[in-house]
Amino acid sequence: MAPETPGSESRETQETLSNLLNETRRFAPPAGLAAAANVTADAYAEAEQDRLAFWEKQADRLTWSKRWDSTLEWNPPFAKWFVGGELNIAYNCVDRHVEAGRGDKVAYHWEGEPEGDSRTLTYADLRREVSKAANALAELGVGKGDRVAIYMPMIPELPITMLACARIGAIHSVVFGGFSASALSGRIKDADARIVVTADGGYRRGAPSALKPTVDEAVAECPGIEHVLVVRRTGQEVDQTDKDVWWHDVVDRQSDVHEALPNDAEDPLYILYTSGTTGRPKGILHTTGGYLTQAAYTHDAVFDLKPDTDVYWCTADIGWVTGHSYIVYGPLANGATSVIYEGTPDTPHRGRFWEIVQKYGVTLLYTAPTAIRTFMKWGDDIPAKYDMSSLRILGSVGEPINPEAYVWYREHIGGNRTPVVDTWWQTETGAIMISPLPGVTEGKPGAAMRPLPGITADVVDDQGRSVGNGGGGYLAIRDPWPSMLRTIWGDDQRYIDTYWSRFEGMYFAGDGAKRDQDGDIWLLGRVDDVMLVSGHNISTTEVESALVSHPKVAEAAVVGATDPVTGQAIVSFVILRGNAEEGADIAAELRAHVSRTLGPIAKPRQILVVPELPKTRSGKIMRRLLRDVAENRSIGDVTTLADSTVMNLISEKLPSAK
Ligand code: 6R9
Repeated sequence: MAPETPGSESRETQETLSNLLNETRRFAPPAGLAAAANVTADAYAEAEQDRLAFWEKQADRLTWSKRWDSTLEWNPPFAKWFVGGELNIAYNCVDRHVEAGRGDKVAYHWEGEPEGDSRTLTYADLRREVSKAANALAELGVGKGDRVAIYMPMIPELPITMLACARIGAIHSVVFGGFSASALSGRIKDADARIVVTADGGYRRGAPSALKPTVDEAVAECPGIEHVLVVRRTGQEVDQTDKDVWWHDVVDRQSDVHEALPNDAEDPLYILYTSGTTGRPKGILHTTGGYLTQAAYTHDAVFDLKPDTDVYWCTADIGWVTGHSYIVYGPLANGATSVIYEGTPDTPHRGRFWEIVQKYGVTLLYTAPTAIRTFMKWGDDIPAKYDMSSLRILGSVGEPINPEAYVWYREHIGGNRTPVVDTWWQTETGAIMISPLPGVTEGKPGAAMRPLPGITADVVDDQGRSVGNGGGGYLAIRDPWPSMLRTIWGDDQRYIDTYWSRFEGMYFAGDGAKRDQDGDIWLLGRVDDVMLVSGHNISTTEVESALVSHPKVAEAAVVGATDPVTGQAIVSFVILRGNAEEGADIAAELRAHVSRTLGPIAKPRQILVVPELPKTRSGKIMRRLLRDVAENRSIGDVTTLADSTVMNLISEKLPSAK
């Protein structure tokens, strides 16, 4: 820890986040849920008493071919968990459920975007499909430790391919099906992949959307790629290259028996690239035993999973870490029945999600604040048309959930019965780190609450000291956790610099956070996005939540723009609700509203009404691009935007942002 220096007092006030939002609504866990919950309050004390013993107990959920010799080897910042242990992830996610007599249980209800296009895969089906795919990969020359790039739509062959890789010890690198050829080739080259698995196309907003041409363009730049394995999904015409092989030619004829050999607990499982705000994408590396332990434990604890009766649906794309841990590995390790949906929420109509909830009797739903705000904008009458009484727990991930969005989600989707679990984690953490426990924690709209049992997250000041209740600062993690990233692929130094150099001996998450008077944690957005207004650090999240709490506002994004008087000034971009009139005085009305809610210091200098906001494929607002607009600069790199035309729409609306 850095020594205290004279004058650190004033610096500290600058570096501490202002604590502005005051939220008093509380929701106690339903009594029935609490009485039958998988995890009770005792788990916190148990983990505190002996953290490693706690994680060993969670590792015992899995089937190990060889038990580990030691739980943790920690050479900061390099961790090895369950050292010497051996297991096969595909065996744990698939075969063992079949061997235990649950082969007929549904693993996935897959729902295609075109209505009526659906498929059911039991655990026995999944074992056959994964075995065939594993045999096919082996025939194509893929072996242990080889990298496999996957660029696919949300079809069953995607998790099947991931599990086939895990089965043979190959390392998958899933790239979002929406990324460009150059983003794909950059990732293929960084990981030095030898094969790409893809499809002719997928369905997007009611029409086939091609993938294969992008792969062809990318592979032309990647001499290391030996084969391109192509699933026929849409039947679109595709150009054939000499590297191409069809899935139905190669996989279908394989034996459906494949012996899963044990891997080392620290063998790599996958690489997943995070875009980051600057520089090259980082290839986050996850390994085997610790990753699966924490993915399985958290899925069981946070969703209170009852595998025999629950139907679980995570709406994320599998190309995002949320899909890796909470569509594929966690739920399958736990023997859950899940829904996978291929398409968008508005195809062919805006009730599609709720129709799916009703059709399958979904009990546990996991989605993102960006989706929730969109549903709010579309109106309460849409979910009201469906029977969603099966739902019992609602989850949120990806961004801080605005208190208004939390309350709307609970009321209009959860029928005022269901707890909402706001789960904080990152690609780097591999699994959920901070979250309420649905049978234990009294919910507070907007707060992620407490680190899960076995996790030591803290809010620290600029010097790395705990801030205490009522303080704001940076989110840090004190001790290694089982599903932590092991490094950045091929770049240990960048791993050290990015995560372990900001604070001595602690993991730096890059998020601003505060601790409220009860000691509960609130996440306040990326540190890069924090605004410094007249000497006060103000979080973008709190101002956005204040704006979203106004009845005319559907979505908001705020950024700090250089200001001659205040250093930075708050500039807000808002999308109005469908029925709201823009009117001349909307800006004045919203500025007054923020001032009343958070105080005059947080009053935006400017409010700009826009039709859309720039977002990544996982729904995160790209404030960096909005800062370019607010400061009248030319707009930076837009390659990770879900829709690259959005910035034009915004710029067109604004003759000048001044
Ligand atoms: C899982 C995932 C990580 C960043 C993270 C933070 C933000 C995610 C959040 C949240 C507040 C939550 N984030 N969940 N912020 N509350 N419940 O999103 O991974 O795509 O790597 O993003 O997302 O800023 O640092 P990833």
